[in-house]
Amino acid sequence: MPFGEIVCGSPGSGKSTYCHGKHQLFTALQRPISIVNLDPANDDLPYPCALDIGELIRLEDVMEKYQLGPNGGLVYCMEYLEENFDWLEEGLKELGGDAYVLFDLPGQVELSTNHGSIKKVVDMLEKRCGFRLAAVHLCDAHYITDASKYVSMLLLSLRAMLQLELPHINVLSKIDLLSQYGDLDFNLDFYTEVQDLSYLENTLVGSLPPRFAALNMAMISLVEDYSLVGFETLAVEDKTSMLNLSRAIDRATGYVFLPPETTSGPPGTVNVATNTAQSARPNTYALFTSAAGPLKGHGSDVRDVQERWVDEREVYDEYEKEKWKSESGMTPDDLKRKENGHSLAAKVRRRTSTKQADSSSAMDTKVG
Ligand SMILES: Nc1nc2c(ncn2[C@@H]2O[C@H](COP(=O)(O)OP(=O)(O)O)[C@@H](O)[C@H]2O)c(=O)[nH]1
Ligand SMILES: [Mg+2]
Repeated sequence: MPFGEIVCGSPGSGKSTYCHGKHQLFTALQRPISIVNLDPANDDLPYPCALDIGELIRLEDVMEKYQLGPNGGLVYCMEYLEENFDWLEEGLKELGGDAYVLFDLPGQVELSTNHGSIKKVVDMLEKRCGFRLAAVHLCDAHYITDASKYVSMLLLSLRAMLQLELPHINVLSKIDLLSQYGDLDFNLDFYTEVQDLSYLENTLVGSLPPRFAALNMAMISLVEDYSLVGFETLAVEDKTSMLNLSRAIDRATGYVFLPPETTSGPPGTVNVATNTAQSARPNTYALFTSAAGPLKGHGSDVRDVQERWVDEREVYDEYEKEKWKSESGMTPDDLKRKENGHSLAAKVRRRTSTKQADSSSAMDTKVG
C-alpha cells in the first residue's frame, strides 16, 4: 500500500526544503521515498523529483495564454491537474505499490483551504490509487512572535484541517530561527499545545484597536471550540527534529518501516536472517518505535525543543560543533564549504563540457 504526505503551507514556509531534507534523511535510513512536485511555480527544484507538474502544465504558459496573474494561473493549473488526474495516476503507478511519496503543494493557501481541486486530487489519490495520506501543514514559526499573527495562523491551520479531512500534522517550521526574534511572551509549549488561548487577551487588547481585538478574541473562541489544532516543531537541518517529526507523521498514517534484513538492529531486535521461526516478527523494533506508544527520547518533548532552539541555542550549537569536529575532523561549516566546493566544481565541469560540445558541434556544422 502506498503512503504519502500532502505538504502544504504558505509561500516560504519551507515546503520544498522539507521535502529535500526528508529525501536526504530517508535515503540515508534506506527508507523508500519519492517526491512529486505539484507546485507549477517551483522553478528551481532542490530535490530529485519523481514527477513534476511542469511536465503536464506550465504556469508561464497559462498566464500568457489566458492573461492571468500568478494566483489565477495557479488556480487554473490545479483545475487542470484535477481534470487530468490520469497523468498523475500513471506516473505514481511507476513508483510501485510500496512507494512513500511527498507531494509538494503550491504555497497559495486558498488552494488547500478553500478551492476544491486539491481536495478532489487528494480524494482520488486515496480512492483510485489506494494511498494512505497525512497532511503536513508547515507554518513559519516567526508567526508565534506576534499574538494576532499567531491567531491568523491558528485559523488557517484549522481551515486546512477541515478542508483536507486527512490525518493532519501542523508544524512550526524554521524553529531554529526563533531565538533571533527576541523573547516570546510564553513558553513554546503554550503555542504548540494550544491549550488556553485566553491568555492572549492582554496582548491583543494592548496592541490592537478594540474592534480588531474583539475580532481576534472571537476567532480564538472558534479555534478553541473545535479543539483540533496543535503543532509539532521542525528545524530541517537538525536530524533529531526531522526524526521526531517523521515519527509523529508515521503514527498519524500508521506507517511501519521495516528496515532491510541486512541492516543490524538495536539490541533485543529479532534477527530475521537467522531466526526463521513462525513467530519471528521482523518488525518488532520498527513497530514499537514508530507506530505505537508516545514518542520517547531527547527532542520528542516540546520543552527539549525550547531548550535546544530558544533558551540555550548557543551552548548546544557549540556542543554540536565540537562533536562534529571530534567525529569527522571538520565543523559543519567546513563540511558545507566542502560540499559547495564540490557542487561548484561539478557545475564548472558541466559548463566546460557543454561549451566543448557546443564548439565541436559548431565546428561540425562549419565543416558540413
Ligand atoms: N533556518 C531555516 N531555514 C529554513 C528552514 N526551512 C526552510 N528554510 C528556508 O526558508 C526559505 C523558503 O523555503 P522553501 O522551501 O523554498 O519554501 P516553500 O516556498 O514553502 O517551498 C529558504 O530560504 C529555506 O532555506 C529551516 O528549518 N530552518
Ligand atoms: Mg516550494
